[in-house]
Amino acid sequence: GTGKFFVGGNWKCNGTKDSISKLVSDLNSAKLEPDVDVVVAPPFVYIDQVKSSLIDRIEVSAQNSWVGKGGAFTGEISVEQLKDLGVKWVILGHSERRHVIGENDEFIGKKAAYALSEGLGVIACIGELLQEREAGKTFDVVFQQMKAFADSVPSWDNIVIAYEPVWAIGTGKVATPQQAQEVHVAVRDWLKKNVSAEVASKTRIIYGGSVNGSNCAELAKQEDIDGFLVGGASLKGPEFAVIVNSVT
Ligand code: G2H
Repeated sequence: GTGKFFVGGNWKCNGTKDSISKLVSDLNSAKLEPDVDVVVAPPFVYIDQVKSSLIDRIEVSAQNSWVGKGGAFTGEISVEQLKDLGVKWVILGHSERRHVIGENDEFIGKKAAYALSEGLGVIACIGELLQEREAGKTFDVVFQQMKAFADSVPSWDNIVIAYEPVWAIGTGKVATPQQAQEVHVAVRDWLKKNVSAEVASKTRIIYGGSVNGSNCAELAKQEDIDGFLVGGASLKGPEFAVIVNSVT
């Protein structure tokens, strides 16, 4: 692995004040390995509740942010507002935003550039659809998504890349450790050729897609898997702690 392991919990559009209060209290009492960066991404409306109750050891991420300075953009949330709440990270380019909401590479790249320029860390998601994998286009797709980030971002210092094959998301069908490793090493190689050897060796590439307490250990052993982005299993505090602690 590269640098410190990084585990993010992406709560997606789940939870209530009560369920989130329980999850925060489970996370606050969980024993977490000290040498892992741990981040959780609640829905926007619960960020303030989480920030005021969660221990500082766990940082808070948003699941999206507006592409520029706030203003007359009905329904959007600005980077400035996220910073006002103490948010440190934002997930951008998640496949649900690409494929359900329709965000494209260029828009996502601009969002990343703006968030970074304002000092947020970016969890930059990439990943291929099942039909793209079956057509042998996995590398073409993820390299094109990488290029869109590379074309926009001022620096890679504050970026974590999340490889999430879309066919493995929320399906229970996790990529095998070999399938994940193959893409992770290819993405690192892409960074080496297209950005720099230093960025390639320093940038963490985490895996997402049906990671759980039972499959995390085998994935974590892979050379180029530097952590996880966890959806469903991050809604259970004890299981999320198992995943955090698997990556040492
Ligand atoms: C992939 C992942 C978290 P899940 O989207 O980003 O979700 O673990 O539920 O597949």
